[in-house]
Amino acid sequence: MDLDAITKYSALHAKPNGLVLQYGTAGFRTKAEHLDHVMFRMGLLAVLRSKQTKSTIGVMVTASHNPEEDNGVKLVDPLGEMLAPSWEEHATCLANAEEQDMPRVLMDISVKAAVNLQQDAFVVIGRDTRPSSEKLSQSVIDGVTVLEGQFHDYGLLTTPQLHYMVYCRNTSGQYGKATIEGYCQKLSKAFTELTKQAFCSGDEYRSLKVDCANGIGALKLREMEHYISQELSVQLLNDGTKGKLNHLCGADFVKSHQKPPQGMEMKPNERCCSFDGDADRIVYYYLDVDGHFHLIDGDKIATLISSFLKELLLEIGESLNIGVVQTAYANGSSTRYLEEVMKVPVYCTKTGVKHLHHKAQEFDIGVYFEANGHGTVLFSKAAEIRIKQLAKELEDKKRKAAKMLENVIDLFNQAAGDAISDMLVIEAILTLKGLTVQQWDALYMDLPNRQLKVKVADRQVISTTDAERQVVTPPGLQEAINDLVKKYKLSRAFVRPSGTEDIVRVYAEADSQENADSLAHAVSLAVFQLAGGVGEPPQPGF
Ligand code: 16G
Ligand code: MG
Repeated sequence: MDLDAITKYSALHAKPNGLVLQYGTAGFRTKAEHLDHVMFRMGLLAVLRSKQTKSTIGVMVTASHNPEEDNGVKLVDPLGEMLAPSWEEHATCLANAEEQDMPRVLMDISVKAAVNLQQDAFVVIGRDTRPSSEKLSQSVIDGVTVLEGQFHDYGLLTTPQLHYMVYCRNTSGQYGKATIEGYCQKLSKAFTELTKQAFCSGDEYRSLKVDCANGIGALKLREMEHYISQELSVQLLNDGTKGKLNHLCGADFVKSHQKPPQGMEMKPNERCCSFDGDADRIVYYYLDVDGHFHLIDGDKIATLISSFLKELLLEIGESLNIGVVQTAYANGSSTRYLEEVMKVPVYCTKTGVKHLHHKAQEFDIGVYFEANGHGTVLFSKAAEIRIKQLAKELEDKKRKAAKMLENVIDLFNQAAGDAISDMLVIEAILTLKGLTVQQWDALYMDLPNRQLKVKVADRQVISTTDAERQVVTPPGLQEAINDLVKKYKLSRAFVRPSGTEDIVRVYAEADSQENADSLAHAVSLAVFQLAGGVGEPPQPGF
């Protein structure tokens, strides 16, 4: 390591004194103007990680659904997974080292992680459409270059596409070609083959309105469009030509406000969906004939997909195990439907894709979705091999089912949850099953629910257990929640410190919207009183 060169170049990306950031569930995320040094340093760290794993590492510059002024960065590990936890700590240490200490901290990491500095390094870089992203990704490249790492800058990509590129490169092209064409070809081929199996593909199933959050999803869906135009016509809205990124639009807006995004003209019963700012989240929705808005969130997506997979497995007569992974935010009705009606085992993990992903890897087929629309289906290597074998061996209807499963494997981006790939799977399933959006929605009725935020002096005073469903500290808070929950029917509530904002999140559900609202408010007050609330106590009404 040329420490002099590092010191010299680092000074061009100097850290503001005293700024402390943490590599959280979604990497580093804050105002774009505070991130230049972090980007440079993540370039350095990516080189070390690449040397250590002897693999290509990804660096994605994005702040997902955050406002346009924010930005962020995360590293992608060799098989397209999120960065290993021990390296998240290294990332935090490196990002927070004061300017003069940085080279030493970098050396410490390379010693601690037993990095062979002689090893070659290769880093791939992607970025979203934020105005700040281009310059920030250049800072990542500066970091990579100073440590003499090789790199390929993909420029504009969705987050899942970068995961895909990393995965392809580290599996010698077996998974697919590490190019945008490769991505589009792989997904569209599987999509086309799968939808061909439908008896009818009546026009009513074939068009979809997509709110692209004024982000990268619009550009990348445009590129995909001509590969799939025979089967599906997509109408892109909020495509970034006018509006601001994530402003009054996108999956996060639609999910949290439970209303359509701006710029979306919806006719009754028309199927619509929204991506988030880096296209790794998707939610569907429609207006009924009375003009009521219906949200179809990640829970209902998981239900649709797992029931389809279960039918195919039944058809081929193979006893591959299937499990659904959710978080505490999953609507109680969805969990009940999956367990009691569909007889699928359901597991709950902490919030954050990596936790769900990890759990889903325990099954032959692991379906995981957060209610907010992050998710995918993972097939174990053994399941994939078995299914491919059956698609050759079996006959007639069974063979057809095995072939469809094979297409589903190819269609899901196995490296990460991906709005484009999820959208294609959902569209294919709706076509194959001849389901309208209302019929899909009618699988079960969501329990009314409410989410609130509470400001406290230090959100870390709240610690939780049981996949965030129970509070451990501060003392008395869980008892208070239990007492409140008892007052309502079909009720449930939990609180957890946010991993991305300086607040505590409150979730409540109950038999009516009024009761869910009232329970959420009562729980917010308990948090405010017992966990050091600041400012005005929470007021009822929303
Ligand atoms: C991040 C996570 C998301 C999670 C959210 C929770 C990834 C890629 N993203 O956006 O999965 O739902 O954080 O935010 O892991 P919160 O901690 O503020 O509630
Ligand atoms: Mg996102």
